[in-house]
Amino acid sequence: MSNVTSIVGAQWGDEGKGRIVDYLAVNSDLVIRFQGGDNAGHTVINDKGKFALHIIPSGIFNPETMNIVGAGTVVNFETMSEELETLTSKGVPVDNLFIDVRAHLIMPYHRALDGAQEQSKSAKMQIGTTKRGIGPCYSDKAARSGIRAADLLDADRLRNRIEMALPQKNRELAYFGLKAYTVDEIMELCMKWKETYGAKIIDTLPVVRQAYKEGSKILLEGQLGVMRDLDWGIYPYTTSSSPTSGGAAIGSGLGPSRIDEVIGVTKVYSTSVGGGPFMTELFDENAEKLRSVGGEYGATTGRPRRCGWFDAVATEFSCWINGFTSLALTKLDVLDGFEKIKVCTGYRVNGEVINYLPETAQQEIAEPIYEEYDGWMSDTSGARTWDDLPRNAQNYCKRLAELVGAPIKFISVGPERDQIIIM
Ligand code: 2SA
Ligand code: MG
Repeated sequence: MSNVTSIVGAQWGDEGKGRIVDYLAVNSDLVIRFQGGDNAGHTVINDKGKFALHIIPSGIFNPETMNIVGAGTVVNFETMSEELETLTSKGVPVDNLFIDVRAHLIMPYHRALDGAQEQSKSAKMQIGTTKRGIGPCYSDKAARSGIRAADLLDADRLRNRIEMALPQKNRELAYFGLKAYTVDEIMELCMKWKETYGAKIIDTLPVVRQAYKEGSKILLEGQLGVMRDLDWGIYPYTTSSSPTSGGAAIGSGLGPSRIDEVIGVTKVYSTSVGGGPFMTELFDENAEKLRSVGGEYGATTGRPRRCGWFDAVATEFSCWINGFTSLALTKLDVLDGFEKIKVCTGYRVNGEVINYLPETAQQEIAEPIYEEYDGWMSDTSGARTWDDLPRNAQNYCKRLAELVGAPIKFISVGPERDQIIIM
């Protein structure tokens, strides 16, 4: 494997990135979560147990790997504490975790505003956010009124920043009838965070540069997928950061040309959690079956995920935006009991057939056009090589790769670390 590999979501999120990162981290020196916050739900199952990681990088299970919560992230130290407690209670050491000084802090008012902003919208306009305060925190970052991890390390600077930011936040809270915060309250919270996390807040760039120079293996871990990207996703039903390989460069501090490999992680069907268009969404017994067999419930909120067939048009778009060098196909075993499997290869929009992903408004009226395949109706969860797969499963995987336009590198056939086929 090359030195720097970016692992990104090729669909709407929940593709199994955590599972792939956990697998690859065994041989990696550094894992960097490059964007997002504790809205993520990276499910990892290994010899230590089953975990849903929200902000902690999925390389945490390898004590030899340094894990960085990167410059492009937004961090809530309250929920990070809960996550760290779960990990330590199951015997996972966490002293290999560091947070970049540039990461932005999710404050209690961000969470309150996230919930209130969603509630104030009509049902159709709701983004279906995780209410973790992601949008409001990134909004403050863009408005240059955010508080960064570095600010925790300098009490005077911190107080100045809070005094500058809080009046506006309190006006927004008042607009929604929510309680105001005092500077002292926020200062007290920040001082508590500083005491617990101060030693973990570092400038990670020298570490990353040194690791790169030494030829270390570095993984860049994304959360969500391109369809929730702020620029290229289903705006406004997106998250507020860039889950793409471009975002990986920005959020980690490794320029684009330093990234050797971009692995697009994609399920062999589709799911989406939250609002917005989802062209191949199913409402029949197939949706129920995908949901129950695939365990398709939000790893952060527990919400049932919307389920549908594989959308090759959306995933080919994703391949272009991210520049995938290879694919990791996940959850192949979930399709084991389907007699017929469909793949979307185009859309009908206002009577016209198109084979590219249009902008959000057109996605809302796009009807999928499908190819149909015979399933394989046998258990693939024990397959460990390509040859172990039934012919129809091989043909299905090959067709997906052909439609998306990138070679397959991994096929996962179950959640356990070893349930993977390496091509
Ligand atoms: P936010 O909270 O502001 O980032 O929400 C904006 C949109 O992004 C979607 N989103 C997600 N989609 C898939 N998985 C996510 N993580 C959890 C999981 C979600 C959960 O792994 O299952 O538990 O519900 C995630 N986080 C955010 C979200 O639905 C909005 O459409
Ligand atoms: Mg998830």
